[in-house]
This record gives sequence, structure tokens and C-alpha cells, in this order.
Amino acid sequence: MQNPKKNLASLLRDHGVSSELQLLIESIVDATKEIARAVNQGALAGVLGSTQDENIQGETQKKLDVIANQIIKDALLSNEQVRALASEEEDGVIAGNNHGNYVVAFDPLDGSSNIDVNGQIGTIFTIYPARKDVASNSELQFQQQGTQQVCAGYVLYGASTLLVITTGGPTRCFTLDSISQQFLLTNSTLEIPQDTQEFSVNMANQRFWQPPFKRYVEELLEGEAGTRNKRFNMRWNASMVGDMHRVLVRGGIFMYPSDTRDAKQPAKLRLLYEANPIAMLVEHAGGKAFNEQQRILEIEPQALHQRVAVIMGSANEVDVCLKHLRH
Ligand code: P6P
Repeated sequence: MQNPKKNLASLLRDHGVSSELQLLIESIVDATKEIARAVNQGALAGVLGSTQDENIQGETQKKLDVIANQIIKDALLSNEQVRALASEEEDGVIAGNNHGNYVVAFDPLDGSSNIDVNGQIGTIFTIYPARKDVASNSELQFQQQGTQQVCAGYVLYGASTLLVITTGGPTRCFTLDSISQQFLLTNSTLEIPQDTQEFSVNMANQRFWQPPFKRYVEELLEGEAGTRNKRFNMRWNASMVGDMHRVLVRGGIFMYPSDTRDAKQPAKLRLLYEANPIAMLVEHAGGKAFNEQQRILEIEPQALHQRVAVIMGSANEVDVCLKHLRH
């Protein structure tokens, strides 16, 4: 008889997470179960397709983007521990309970372009201590380095519905049991292999990359006879959560570098609710997470929806990439 698997609540309790933070995490996770039901129903629930609206990112909102955003917003605004929230789908900060001890940022549905083709999508969330020295709805609530995160996680709506989370200890993976509707611990310590033969980048942007990055990728493509004396494979899910889950489970290097497509916006991925939470999960699984200059978690945020280049995954391969960028 297998040992009964731990559920999220018992694991958080065993690892000394305060009851307030535990209840907050559980309210976010419960919201993702509702999103999972909507995702799994898909066309049958009439949730596929796009709305007529654009978000602050200039992206057309999918129906499920809006639905997922509302589900999480409702859950957070009914939790007294939440002083403020920020979302990829919201222009500004939304105030919660003025006496709340935490602020929460989230990407309600990352990888939205995959929704209508049944591809991998996920919810990314991050929790910081609330700042008591600024107003609840001030953007300064979220201008905190990624090192200040008290919890980071994602829920991947894939073949299984998985929760990957850290509260400062190991990065762990839970699988949603469809019978009990509980997330049960299925990997107590994710560990990213230090080396890899798998890279993840959107090759269609190659002509827009800076020369040093272009050279690094060219060497990956040269194979055994090339500079690296090594054959590499490539994967690109067009969903950071999907690509990064693969990296967390079997290693790899995931990259979205700055490029020349838009001088005003050289990077694509968002620092607050994509790069920082995933960077925390990666580092707590023994990997590295940098932009082209520095550790992502040490970036001093300047704006709510600021974008950042991302190079993260197997530590030794990240080092090789960064070495190219520094020459
Ligand atoms: P592209 C999804 O929109 C996202 O923000 C990430 O999840 C994903 O890695 C990236 O953008 C995909 O970008 O340019 O390949 O569509």
C-alpha cells in the first residue's frame, strides 16, 4: 500500500507556513480549480474564442483570460489578508482590505494563444508582504525585488492539472486528484539538472536578436561537429508555464531575449507576474534565472507591467549563454 500522499494544507502546515498565508494560498489554489473546470469544458462551456477587447498589453483578450481573471480577483478580494492585487489583465493595482498583510500578482491565463488549440496554458501567481508605508492601491506595493516574494507558483492545465509552488523551501509539485478535487504531493523536491541538451526559444525571431545571442543559438544548432561538440534539441510551447514545467522536470534552457522588433519594447515577458515567480521556482529547484545582465530576482522593478528578457533553466547552460552575452 502506497503511503497516502500529502495534500497542500498539510504540507504547508508541516513547513511552518503561517495560517494566514496558508489560507491565502489555498484561496488562490481553489480559484485555479474553478479555472481548470472551465478549461476542461472548453467549447462545451462556450469559453473559447476571443472577446472584442484589448488588455493593457495590447493583446486581444480571450474569453477564458477574462473568466480566469475574474475568478481569481473574486477569490482575492474576499480574502481579508489581501491588501492589493495586480493582474496581467488589469491596467492598475486593485485595492483589497486596507489591513491585509499580503499583495498578490498573477497572470490568470499564461499562453492564451494556445487556448483554442487545446495547448498548454497556466495560471502564474506570486505573493509579497504588503507595504504599510504606501496606499493599498499604489503601484509601489509591487515595486519590490523578486527576492521579497513569500510564495510563487503556477497551475498548469495540461494532461494533468499540476500545482508547482515554493514558499521559500524546495519547489514542489502537486497533482489535482479528480475524485477528491485535492492537490496531492507528487514531487517533494523538483531538481533541475545542471546541464541540458534541450533549448527553448522562438526561432522565428532570430533575425531580430542581438548578435551575441544569435551566435549562442547558432552554436546550439551546430551539433556534435560544432563548437559545443554536442547535439541539442528544441522545444517551444508558446506558453512559458508549459515550457518551464518541462525545464523544471527534466532540465533545459528557456530564453526570451530582448530583440529589435520594437525599440520601445525590446523584451516581451513581464517581470512581476511571469519572470519573477518562475525565477523563484527555478532557483529553489537548483536552476538559474537571469535577464541579459543580472539575476532576475534582484531587478529593481520600475513599473507594474514592465517587461524583461529571460534566460532561465539548467545552471551550467545559463552560464554558457551569459558568457556569450558578456563578450
Ligand atoms: P511568442 C504567452 O503569450 C507568453 O507570454 C509566454 O507564455 C510565452 O513563452 C511567450 O509569450 C510566447 O511568445 O512570441 O512565441 O508568441
